[in-house]
Amino acid sequence: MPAWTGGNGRFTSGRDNLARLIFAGSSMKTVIKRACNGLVVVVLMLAPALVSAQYDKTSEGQAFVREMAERYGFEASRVEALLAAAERKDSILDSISRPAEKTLEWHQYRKIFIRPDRIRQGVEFLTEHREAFERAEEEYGVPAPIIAAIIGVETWYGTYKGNHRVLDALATLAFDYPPRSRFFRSELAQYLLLTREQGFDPEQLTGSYAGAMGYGQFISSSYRHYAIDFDDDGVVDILNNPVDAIGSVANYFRAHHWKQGEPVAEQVPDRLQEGSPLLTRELKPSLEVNDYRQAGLTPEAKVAGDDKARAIRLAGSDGPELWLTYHNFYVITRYNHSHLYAMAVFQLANALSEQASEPEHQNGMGNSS
Ligand SMILES: [Ca+2]
Repeated sequence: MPAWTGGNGRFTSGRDNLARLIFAGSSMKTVIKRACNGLVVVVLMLAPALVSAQYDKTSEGQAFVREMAERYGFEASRVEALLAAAERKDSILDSISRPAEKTLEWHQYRKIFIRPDRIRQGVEFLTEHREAFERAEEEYGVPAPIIAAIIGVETWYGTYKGNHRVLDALATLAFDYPPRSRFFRSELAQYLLLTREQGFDPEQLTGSYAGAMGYGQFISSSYRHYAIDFDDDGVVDILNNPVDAIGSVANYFRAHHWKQGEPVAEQVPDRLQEGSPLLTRELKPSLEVNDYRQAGLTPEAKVAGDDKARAIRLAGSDGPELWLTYHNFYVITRYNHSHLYAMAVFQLANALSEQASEPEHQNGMGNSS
């Protein structure tokens, strides 16, 4: 899903941020859909059969064909054939207009991701790909449990990578979803470039309803710019190759300035009034640790007084929880612009780290702090 506010300045557009938000919801949506499977089946049965959109015949489609030919040297007839093969999917338009994520409280959100089976399978994923995780930690400075938690939250360690044809998803959103058509036309172009570069069949790849692909759910532009060939077999494959996926998530975090060895977040006694100016609204921390110290919030993490920090209050199952979050927490939100998402990744990573250190996993992975 997305695109990302870029540490390197190449991906700072609002379009990208928007897309990231869209992507963010996809893994959760999968879970929710499974939870109410009966309902979904009914909805799908009522939906019309595949609609042949004939995007190649529309003026927007023709403009797209011209752009791909003139700007990127594609054969116009080839692009036309792809647009003709793209199917408009009402289920995609339906999904993108109902972002489930925004309506959940932390205690509801947490239950989806921090659960014994997801932790157990995460430890297995870490163990199975130990060499890749260790190499990723070493080369990119990103803790293995954080990488695994991202993949665990996004796709349950590659189990649910999305069943929509990427071509259908991007074409439907590019040509039949005006609010974000500009962004998705750009992603459709990136997708054609990506599949040409990697030698993939653009009619075959599958992903989320927003066109996010693989273990870590990268959209096409992010795939092209952040995904890497971590097993050195000549193909950058984050769809079916977990080693490439692990390296690519690590590379994404490094590009967004993950600071090795620095803390992510810690819970502190809640000493802030409702509406306190110390509860800042922006995802990016704008205050300093000293500001919070003066209000009686004392970090236990090793942080300097002038380190940036942001306090957030979450609705926990036992009432409000106050957390001090630091730079690396913000970096997690570059993957998905939601503090609930970042907290889920952080807590899942901690759980993976603890479980991996249990006696039966004596050679466990590093910790996530
Ligand atoms: Ca590879």
